[in-house]
Amino acid sequence: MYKPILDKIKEYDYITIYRHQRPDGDCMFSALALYEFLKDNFKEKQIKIAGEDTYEIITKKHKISDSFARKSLAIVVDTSSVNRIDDIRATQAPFMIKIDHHPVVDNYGNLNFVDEKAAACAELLAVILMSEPFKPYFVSKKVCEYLYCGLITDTINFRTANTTYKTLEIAALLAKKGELRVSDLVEMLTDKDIDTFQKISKIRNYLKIDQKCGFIVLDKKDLIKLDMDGWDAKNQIDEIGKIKDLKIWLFAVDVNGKYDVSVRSKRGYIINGFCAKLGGGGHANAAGIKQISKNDLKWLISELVELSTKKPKIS
Ligand SMILES: [Mn+2]
Repeated sequence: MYKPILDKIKEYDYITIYRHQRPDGDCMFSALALYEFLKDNFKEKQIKIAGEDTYEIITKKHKISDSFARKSLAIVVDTSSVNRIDDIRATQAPFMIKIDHHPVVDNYGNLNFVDEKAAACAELLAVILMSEPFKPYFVSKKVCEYLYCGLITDTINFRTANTTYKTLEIAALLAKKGELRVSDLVEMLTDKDIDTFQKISKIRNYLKIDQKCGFIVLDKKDLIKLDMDGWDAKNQIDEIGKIKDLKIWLFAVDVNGKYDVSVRSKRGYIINGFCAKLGGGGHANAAGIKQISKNDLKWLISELVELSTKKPKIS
């Protein structure tokens, strides 16, 4: 599996790295790690990162011409389906490699490297870069740092239910190889400015609890009161996850009259199926949906409340 990936990288003079719309940390750091790795080791090749949307602390993106897109190998990271790629020209590439850890929606790649059990796409990339065929190549401190940051962001510093010994082993290898100061990276990614910290205190007051399900629903007027946009507010969903008695939690924000929703859960409470029914998707314990009606949101909350009363399904 690793050798065919390397062979394709060797074969093309042009490589474009694609990622999903509204990239999260894992997606962005995976793209950056791959970019740095390819730049370091294949100096004669032209490498670019596609995509319009950026992640809050990273704004790196390249202008890509149609002809560049058409002649380059496309490597798509952290993206489950083709319609989520943040630049549809990926589909015009002569060859596509998918590297992802979401439940498979479509196998759009000509080569698909997917492991749903991996805690982060960065974990998979690290596995690839540390594999036998890639051994002769240089993995810089920066690459290790980016991959480690991908791990931290997707696992919320190794807290999520999909964190395994493999995740930690890889984290340890990256920390060793890159001589990383891991606490500095966590601080950089998780510390909040005072303004956001104060706003989070206010957001907490909107929490409602029913059974073992917690939810925050913010309408337009709430967002104006909080002086936050929906995206920034919804990003605080992990705050609710720190409540001991909750099994499932949801954060919904009004965006142009409809709701964008994130759902999270603890081990044994599988929530992505409900999101899929409304056109969304994601992982077993972290999923989301965009632009659903108030009625659909009510349905979703009632299903999640019901699920939260049940015993966890631990496999
Ligand atoms: Mn991810």
